[in-house]
Amino acid sequence: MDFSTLLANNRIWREYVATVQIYTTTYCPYCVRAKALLARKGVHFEEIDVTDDPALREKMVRLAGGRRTVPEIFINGKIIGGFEELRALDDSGELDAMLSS
Ligand SMILES: N[C@@H](CCC(=O)N[C@@H](CS)C(=O)NCC(=O)O)C(=O)O
Repeated sequence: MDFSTLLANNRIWREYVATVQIYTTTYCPYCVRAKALLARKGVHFEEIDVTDDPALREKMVRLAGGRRTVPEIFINGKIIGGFEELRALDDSGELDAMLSS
């Protein structure tokens, strides 16, 4: 395996270029787990705290196609779901591809 392939396959060196937004509340264990997963991968993300902002939460629900729970996670503006969907995408390897585009 050549050096560039080695680097590309190594998560430590991988550069994620996607825009990631995560809607959260302060009292949400799933939000903590989702943020920890992203942070562990070195993903930069924008956190949008809807705790005390019902209008912002309604905007989240609308953007998320009716999903009402937090977190709701968007990659390049596309809803991917909550923590469990994020973890499933990570486990399957699809998340890395989504984050790299
Ligand atoms: N399957 C969802 C579960 C998310 C969930 O249950 N979130 C809780 C907070 S941790 C929630 O939104 N509860 C309703 C509420 O806070 O209004 C996921 O993986 O993200």
